Amino acid sequence: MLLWSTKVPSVIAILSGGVGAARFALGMSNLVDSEEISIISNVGDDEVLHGLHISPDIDTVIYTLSGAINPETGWGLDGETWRVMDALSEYGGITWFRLGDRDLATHLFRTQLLREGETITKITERIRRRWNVKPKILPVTDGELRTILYSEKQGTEHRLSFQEYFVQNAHRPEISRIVYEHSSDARPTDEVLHSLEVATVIVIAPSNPVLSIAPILSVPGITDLLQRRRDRVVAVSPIVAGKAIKGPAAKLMAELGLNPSALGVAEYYCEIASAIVIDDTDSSFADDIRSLEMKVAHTNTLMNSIEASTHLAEVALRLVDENLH
Ligand code: FO1
Repeated sequence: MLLWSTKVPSVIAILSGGVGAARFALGMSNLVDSEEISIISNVGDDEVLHGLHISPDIDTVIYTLSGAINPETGWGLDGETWRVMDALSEYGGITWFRLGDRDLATHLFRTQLLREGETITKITERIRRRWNVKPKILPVTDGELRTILYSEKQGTEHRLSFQEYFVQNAHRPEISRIVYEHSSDARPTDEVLHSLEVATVIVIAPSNPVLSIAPILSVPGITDLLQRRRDRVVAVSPIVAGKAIKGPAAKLMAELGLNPSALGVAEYYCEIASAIVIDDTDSSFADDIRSLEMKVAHTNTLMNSIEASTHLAEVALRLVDENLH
């Protein structure tokens, strides 16, 4: 049930990965004027395959907000056909990363405009408009940024791009370190900096902290800005009862020596966020989280309906509101 009956006059920035962030943003757009929401997108997952530039996190958010997403996978388009992939597999081509026939148009369009010298920010804006999505979708940088994972086998380090790790190897390899390649040369876009400066609330979406949010934080200037605006920043834990809602967040945090729990997520963000929403099942962590000088609220964080996403967004907004008053 909505506690606020009219839209809340807030300006929201959401630091975003893919599926979890997209569902959270959908809930937020029920509460707040959608045009006042900016979604700052991770581009560390981007991959070039078949000569095409693929931006999975951006596309997942756009397809979700437009209602076109495949609800079963959480990525790609609903009702998609796979004729190109089928034909490609007959050649023995690369098919471990499945690109649907209609989804391919997005990657063709993006790649063409990149070749013509257009920025990823401007291209994303054109894709957003085509899908009638109201929140702004802002890639964190127009420069290069790649999440690279290293695993060790018999003393030898193996380098994996994000999608090689996540899809091709089904996030099975044990990871010894992650590098956000090119991050020191990357610059946040003016649009991203502006959205973070004017936001009344900044939400760190329930995305994988080390795979989806950390690449955004690795872009020079972003972490400093969040530290300065810490009283406006609220995180939502993607870890429930020691397990990731989706994907390898808990396993990966443990491999990297981080605490794979809602408390570990709070510890990871406590320098930049003054509040966190955790799941009801993790409420026993509340006191430990408070000792990190963070406010904490617990609720159902599983976003299996639009009502649940909206409720979660509302709890996050209220927590910052209480913080400021
Ligand atoms: N995820 C998969 O598990 N298998 C795929 O074949 C796959 C293809 C794909 C194509 C376009 C796209 O935008 C996303 C796609 N994803 C696929 C999802 C993606 O790998 C990850 O979910 C995100 O990068 C993590 O946020």
